[in-house]
Amino acid sequence: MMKLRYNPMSPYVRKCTVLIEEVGIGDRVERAPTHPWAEFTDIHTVNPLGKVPALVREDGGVLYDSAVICEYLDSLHGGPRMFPAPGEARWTAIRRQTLGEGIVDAGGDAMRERRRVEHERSPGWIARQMAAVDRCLDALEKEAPAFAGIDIGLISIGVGLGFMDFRHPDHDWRASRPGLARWFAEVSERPSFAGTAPEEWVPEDGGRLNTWTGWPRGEAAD
Ligand SMILES: N[C@@H](CCC(=O)N[C@@H](CS)C(=O)NCC(=O)O)C(=O)O
Repeated sequence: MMKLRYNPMSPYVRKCTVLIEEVGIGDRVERAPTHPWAEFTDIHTVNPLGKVPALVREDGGVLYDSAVICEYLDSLHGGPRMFPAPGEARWTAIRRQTLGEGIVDAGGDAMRERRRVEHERSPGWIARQMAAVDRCLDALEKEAPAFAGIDIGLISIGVGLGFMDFRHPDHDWRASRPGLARWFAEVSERPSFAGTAPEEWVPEDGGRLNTWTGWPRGEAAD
């Protein structure tokens, strides 16, 4: 049995769990939670980067990050592939994967910067990251009419939009992007998305949170 080290708030983890549901290999992956920002996490003993997700394979080898884990999991089943075969469709899918992940990277950076104590916080940094998020969203609005079916690119984009609703609920991305909003409403109804919505989570024995950051102690992170 493989083991997925995860926490239920992480959008990067959600890429993997949506893919696991889409390709129907849930019974082959045990889930082991950890909070990467908590004092007592052991995630760095599994993944030297100290991040979730990390996948412990059946032979004990470990894979990270989410893109690598997703591609590995996609090689383990006989159904339709989430990573298209080499060719134009693959370039499109993995480029879209990067756009979706870029929303999470930049939106996550802005979120963490906002949580810093005031004298360490940089409004300019937050504005730069949110401008990158908005450019990605604008690019996706143009592409949305071409979205069809599901693959790693669309999984990543759906997860990125879900992250915006979870961590930036006041950022009204839908107002000027009706096509993307329509597509997101549709994709959110897939069981793989509906069953993996992010939720706040505090580990029972994790000790203090955010011991290595400039954030107030105990505040939620992901
Ligand atoms: N590029 C990585 C990013 C993973 C990542 O940043 N995970 C966060 C949780 S959402 C984490 O574990 N952060 C802990 C840290 O950065 O120290 C991936 O796609 O898996």
